[in-house]
Amino acid sequence: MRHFTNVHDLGDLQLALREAFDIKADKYKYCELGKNKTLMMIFFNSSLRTRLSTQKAAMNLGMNVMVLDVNQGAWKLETERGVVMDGDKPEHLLEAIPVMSCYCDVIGVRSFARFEKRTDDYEEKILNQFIRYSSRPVISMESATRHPLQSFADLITIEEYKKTDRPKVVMSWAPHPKALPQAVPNSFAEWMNATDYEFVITHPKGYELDPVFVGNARVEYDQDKAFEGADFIYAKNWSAYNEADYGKVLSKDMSWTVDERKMKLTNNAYFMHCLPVRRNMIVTDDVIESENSLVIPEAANREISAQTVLKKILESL
Ligand code: AN0
Ligand code: CP
Repeated sequence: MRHFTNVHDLGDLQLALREAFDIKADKYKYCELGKNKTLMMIFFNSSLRTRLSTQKAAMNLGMNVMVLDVNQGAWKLETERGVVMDGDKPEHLLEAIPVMSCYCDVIGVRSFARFEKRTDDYEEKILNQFIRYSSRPVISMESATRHPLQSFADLITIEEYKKTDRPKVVMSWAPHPKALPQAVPNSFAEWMNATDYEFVITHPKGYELDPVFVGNARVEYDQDKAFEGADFIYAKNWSAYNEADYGKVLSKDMSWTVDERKMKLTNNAYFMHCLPVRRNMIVTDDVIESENSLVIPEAANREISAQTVLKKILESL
């Protein structure tokens, strides 16, 4: 594997899952593979899980790790070509990328949607510049449209906890005070569509996702109906995708918060969320603290998804 930006980069998904469980059984089995290889993680946005789990995964493989928070201590970066750089950004991404790649073997990048122009976000302008100008394998640590390390960890978690071969997985929009990207729901949908699970997406009108990601999912506007018989509830907020409202918060409807009444409609479903989560907006205290909450095992599997991806990249260096 050269780059990791979406589900298709992994190749055979069942094989990748077997590799993930092999790693989970013994995290230090491949501790020599990354010797004298350096991972550089570049963050344009904040992170707790991605930063720690990816670093831990790299260390398990014997790699060295460097972390750069672009907005803290590095020069502010211009990203557009053709700009007269007379403002507050002293360095251009087009020099910064090849310079950074001199010092490492693999690059991880986190760069969220900016909500300035939908086409810029959906063309993955920043991530693709890293792929084009770094000459190194690039791992997405959440890009404008996807969060594949998260979705892979989510899939590993569902495989561990599912009680039937073909569970019903429901991704539900839930309220949040600020505009969030569509990357996590897009990506989760992309990965669910790559399985044979029954997959349902529920959200208020106006929150339709890009049809490319919705794929074969059933879209249900009635949240209660969607929850009926569900084996997994995957809650997430996202802002509007449609052109007219792109990046906007259209609703903070608290009747969409995942609570005990709604969980009772399910088939004793597990509750999932990628974290960070705003309690009593997205989900009530009772549900996230319940026995059926998988938020911590899900976060733990971020180490496993990152290690599987790094291993595959190291093997093809
Ligand atoms: C981000 C998002 O929704 O994309 C990161 C989630 C992993 N969430 C926030 O910014 C709160
Ligand atoms: N789930 C996730 O990616 O969390 P962070 O934003 O803390 O990395």
